[in-house]
Amino acid sequence: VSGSVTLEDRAKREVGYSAVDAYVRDGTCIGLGTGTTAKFAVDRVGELVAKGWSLRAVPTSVATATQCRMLGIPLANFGSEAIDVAIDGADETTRGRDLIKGGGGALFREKAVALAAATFVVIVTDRKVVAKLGAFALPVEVVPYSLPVVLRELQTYGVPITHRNRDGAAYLTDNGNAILDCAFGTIDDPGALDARLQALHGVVDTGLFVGLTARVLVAGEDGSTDAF
Ligand code: A5P
Repeated sequence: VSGSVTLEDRAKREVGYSAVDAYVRDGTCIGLGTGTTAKFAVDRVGELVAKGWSLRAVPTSVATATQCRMLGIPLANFGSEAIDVAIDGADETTRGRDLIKGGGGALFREKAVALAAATFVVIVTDRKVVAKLGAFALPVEVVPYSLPVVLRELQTYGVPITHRNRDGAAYLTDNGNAILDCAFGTIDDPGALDARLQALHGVVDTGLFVGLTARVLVAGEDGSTDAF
């Protein structure tokens, strides 16, 4: 219903705003993530810029770049300057801070920015916290030319694989690539799986983020907060 704010939205806003307030410093270049949680962090950065803070942002998607422009947040190109902190959402996180990302398709640029940032902070609601990764289907970004070959390789894992669609057509990432959503169910060794998948020629990246995250901030729909 338009105009109504759900408890989930309130938790996303809470964690997005507090991440920016805790980690963003005036005068820095920051990385801004993609999705319905990161959107609130971007809103908060817009408020700081409106207050006169001097910030530059590297957006992780065309959608986030558009939001930054609407809010008057100055943009910086990836690689043009050092990124102090990057703030982004996730689809799943363990308490050991391994993640699945890419539900929104922005995984490649999100990982580029996470790797480049001095500090990478993840913001989630409590329903994203899992004991083991893999209930959320793992997005794998693939060069379209190589799709049939990569698909055949991935089928040897024996897990359900969906070629992502949007509005009845093949979904394309901001990089012009396809996404295969691979429902592994349970991923026992995310680092090893990421390395195996990335070794396949034609795979651009996976949504596994292992050992990249400095801190995960969690907000519950009941108003609770957590961090690890
Ligand atoms: C975008 O590609 C994803 O990695 C998002 O960060 C992830 O899907 C989280 O999005 P929500 O905050 O909308 O759940």
